[in-house]
Amino acid sequence: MQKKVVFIIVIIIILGGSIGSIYLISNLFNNDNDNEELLRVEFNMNGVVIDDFAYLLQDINKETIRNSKYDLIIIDYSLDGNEEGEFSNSEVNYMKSTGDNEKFLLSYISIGEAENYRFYWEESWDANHDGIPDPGAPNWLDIENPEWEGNYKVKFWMIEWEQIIFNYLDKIVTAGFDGIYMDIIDAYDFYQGEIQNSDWKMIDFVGNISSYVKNEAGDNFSIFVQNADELLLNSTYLEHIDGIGREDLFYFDNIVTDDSWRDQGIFNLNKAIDNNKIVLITDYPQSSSLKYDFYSNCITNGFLGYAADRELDNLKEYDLYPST
Ligand SMILES: [Ca+2]
Ligand SMILES: [Ca+2]
Repeated sequence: MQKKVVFIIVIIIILGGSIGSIYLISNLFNNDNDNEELLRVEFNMNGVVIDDFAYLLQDINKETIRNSKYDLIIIDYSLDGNEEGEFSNSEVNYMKSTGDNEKFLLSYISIGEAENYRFYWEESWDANHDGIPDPGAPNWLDIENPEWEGNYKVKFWMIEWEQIIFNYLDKIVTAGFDGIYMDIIDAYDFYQGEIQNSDWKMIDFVGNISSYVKNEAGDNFSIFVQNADELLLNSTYLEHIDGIGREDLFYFDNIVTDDSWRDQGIFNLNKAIDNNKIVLITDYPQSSSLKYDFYSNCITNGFLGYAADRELDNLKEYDLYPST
């Protein structure tokens, strides 16, 4: 009798085990994952529900942006990055569209580095292109970022740089963007040790930008920052922003980020969530199973995700989390 019971239990375990394995294997090897739609994460932006976003800095196609169903898209303020390519107010309104495809458009802006193709740049500042500012270059201009050609470190706390950024903001507001997405906030980290309170200098700078642009464009003009999410632990900083974008949280390209990296990021970003800020995650995984895992992780944590190509040169669409 006892033997029979044991035998039946063994059979159940074997059957159960193999059914589980078959299920697992089928999940590993078929890409039907892509067709399994995931739950949606929703944020409220100026009274509008947004549940998806995209990020695109190069090869911007106005028609594609217009036709896209993404609720929020981050783009450059200029077609080719320089002054000639600046989008006009009618072009921005065209891209924002109306009706079913109405969307928020945020303009990318680097506030922590100078880019040598922008409207404010003068060739004489580094005429010999050795990455070191030439005599006569402005005091705020620092050395070129060795990892990013054409991008120069700036003493971001200097009033002359702030004035350049204000001029830049004027252009973005005139064009009719709904907000800004500020990059290179982590410039404060570069100057730690060189100047005192570089974190507070960045927090004040973001605050000055926020006050300036909201005064000009209205309170609904949205202030987003990218990365440096450790600053979210500062309550003054939180007051200056409406949302944050974060890259490389769950995946660094195709590599799973380590637990401490993820946990710290999630902890910091939850400060934004707790204060009703919008959280946008951009990771760069390539395989469809990693993308599925990325979107699942974002949903579990209540963040909006977008799996992008590192070049940010096309508008991605995924069946597993379609733009709506
Ligand atoms: Ca030089
Ligand atoms: Ca949507």
